[in-house]
Amino acid sequence: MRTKNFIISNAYYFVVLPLLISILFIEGCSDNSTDVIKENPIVTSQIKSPPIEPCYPVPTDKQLEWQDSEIMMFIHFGINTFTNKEWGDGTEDPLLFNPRNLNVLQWVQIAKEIGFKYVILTAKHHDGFCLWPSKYTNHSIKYSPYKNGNGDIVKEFADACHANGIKFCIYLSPWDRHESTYGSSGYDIYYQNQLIELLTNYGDIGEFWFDGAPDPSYGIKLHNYNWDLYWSTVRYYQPDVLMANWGPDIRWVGNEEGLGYETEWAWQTRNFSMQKSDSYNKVWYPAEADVSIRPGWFYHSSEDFKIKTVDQLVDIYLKTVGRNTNLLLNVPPNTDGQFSSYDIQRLRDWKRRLSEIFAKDLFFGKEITCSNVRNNSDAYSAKNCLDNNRNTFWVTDKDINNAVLDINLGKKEKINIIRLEEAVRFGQRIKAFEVDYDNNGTMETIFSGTTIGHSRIITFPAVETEKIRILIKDSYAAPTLCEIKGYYSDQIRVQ
Ligand code: FUL
Repeated sequence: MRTKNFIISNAYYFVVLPLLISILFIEGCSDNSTDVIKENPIVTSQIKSPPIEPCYPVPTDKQLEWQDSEIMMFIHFGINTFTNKEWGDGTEDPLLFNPRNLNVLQWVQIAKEIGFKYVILTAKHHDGFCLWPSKYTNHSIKYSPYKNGNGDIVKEFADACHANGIKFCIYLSPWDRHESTYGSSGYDIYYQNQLIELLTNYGDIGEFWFDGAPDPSYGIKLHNYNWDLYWSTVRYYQPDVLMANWGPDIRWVGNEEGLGYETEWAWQTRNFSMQKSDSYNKVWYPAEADVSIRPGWFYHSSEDFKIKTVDQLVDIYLKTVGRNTNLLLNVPPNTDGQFSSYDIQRLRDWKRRLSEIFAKDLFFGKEITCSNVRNNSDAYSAKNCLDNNRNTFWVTDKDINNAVLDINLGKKEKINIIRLEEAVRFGQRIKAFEVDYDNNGTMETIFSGTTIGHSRIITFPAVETEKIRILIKDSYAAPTLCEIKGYYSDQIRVQ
């Protein structure tokens, strides 16, 4: 028995342990990319084309899900709604906060109807007034007439989101003009305590928005924020939350007009402590463009007739979603606590217009040929670009960084919009592309561009043609495309 035990324990020390150590050693020596693969597992069950080698950095599943959603809603509601201001100074009387017909379900149902999957509520704006009964301040809903001080709008909103399949998201202004500890280290604890309240009492949060305001040009002395503390608190309590704007997962586009860039890389070299970079210091950091449907972020009745027109909203859509950037559109509830009928009508008209513009994909199921297909395999065929399925894609052989794709429509069609989508799950690769059309036997260029990314929508003066050619002129690695769509609409302004 003892001999048997001895053999077993020796076998452990001389065979099993060295084997385990060498496995760990090999793992430890593997390149950075292997680590990233573990962090960003590829969900093969959702992909029809088999996975290909990533071109790092790549998105996490949560970032990809967020990018797929394309449009998100922002809701600015708080004490400013009742003081008719954009920025409160923190001295407001909480008794002013009294939405008599608050209907949070209306906000969420409208968001859902229009197609927003993430909705972000200003739980606390710069005035420090909290829409939940925070234990740490007397500047909150608890001291207001709303439900005699027993209300919790963050809870009502969270419940409505969770019940309706909408991602419940929070904005918590770091700049706090009410809190007396602001400017001292006590404020970091105060802010962290509020984070913990929000992260632990209301269920899963989709996105957490850290506002960077005010801009240094305002000359306002700001607290020296302990970002590492805030971000690690969020990661600790809810590891899946995407931290945005002044956060490591989603990047502010840099303006508040809903304007993305023609050249837009979802990866960047900016590197925060919480980000996982590749060996070149690059991180996946997709852009989000916030803009309000009205001139202000908060509701002002004087702006009821200054709501952006459908044309303006379509233009914003093309310059954000069409430029590899998520659109975060703000719709502010009024003093009753509801979206006004003007905003609702405008949202519905916008949605209808977009559905009309993108009603008929003229390229769907048409004939397509290509200069190169990975292994000549059907799994990566160019046909995958015309099947309205983001999970199938075309890719070239590994050492090929350019390609020509020819689409034959079978008959002449009028076209003025093309939408291209890269299979960004494997990284954003394409650096330069061109679109040509057959003008009675001569190929002519309609558009020359740089990046594509999650989605690129180009508009141009209408052409009538049977053949469209997409040229991928340069790419960091074998180029991929999962969709190429073509439309005609007389309801867009050519950019
Ligand atoms: C800015 C803030 O100052 C505005 O009030 C608004 O909240 C906007 C989304 O961010 O930085």
